[in-house]
Amino acid sequence: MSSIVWRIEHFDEIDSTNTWLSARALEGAPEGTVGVADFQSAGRGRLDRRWESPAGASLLCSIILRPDVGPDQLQLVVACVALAARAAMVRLSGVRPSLKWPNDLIVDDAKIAGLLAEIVSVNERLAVVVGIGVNLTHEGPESVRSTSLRAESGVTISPPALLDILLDELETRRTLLDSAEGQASLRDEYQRALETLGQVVRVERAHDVVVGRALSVDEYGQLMVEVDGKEVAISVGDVVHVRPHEVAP
Ligand code: BT5
Repeated sequence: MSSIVWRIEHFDEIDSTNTWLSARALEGAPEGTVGVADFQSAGRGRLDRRWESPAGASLLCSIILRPDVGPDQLQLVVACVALAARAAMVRLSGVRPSLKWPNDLIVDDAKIAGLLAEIVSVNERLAVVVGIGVNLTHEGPESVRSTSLRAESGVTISPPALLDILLDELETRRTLLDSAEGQASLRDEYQRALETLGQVVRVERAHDVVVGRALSVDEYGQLMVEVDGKEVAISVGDVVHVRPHEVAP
């Protein structure tokens, strides 16, 4: 099994590790290049939302991956990093977050981490920058149901300690992306970790709202939702919000 050479660049402060690393990926930076910051002045979520954390209170990092998958399988790449982060949290703190499709790690419905994956290039191989923010001692904005690893476990973990174990866990999963069998086993682990499955979800898409029971994830990482007896595939690009439980319009 080929191993990844991790090249880690640390910043005391940066606008956004995803923004910085996307520029490096465009210049040809290899898989395994990682940017990590103590503080982000313009940390980004999806759809122009913000990711907030005081200095040193979270793991704020981005990773270049160049897997052998198509752009329509981006969500599997997100799953690979989310599962690695989850496994690292279990190893260090005993806290086992669930995954909430498409990009959250949650503990009892409270967000403990979020991921932001961006396709930088589709030439030859896909180049993806996957960013992750994990609340270590910061419990997230008051306006959001959120938590931290320290609040959940009483354990204070430093950002470099979590990054180290996260990359170790990612190394064991990353090669799974390059083969159909590997992708299938990744999808199995993903489905087991996804709290969203079995729940009634309300999905806001660009032009409509879908309410139904989340059944599974397909080979592209799309969420399969049963609506009026039919299965509807929800792709991440369409989604504004997935709200388990909250089904009223
Ligand atoms: C995400 O977006 O959850 C993706 C977050 C990715 C952050 C990492 S940090 C390193 C890398 N560099 C970046 O610039 N970004 C990545 P989304 O699903 O859109 O959720 C964003 C929403 O989460 C915000 O609108 C807030 O409501 C909430 N939020 C912001 N900061 C939070 C925090 N620390 N903990 C919990 N929730 C938070």
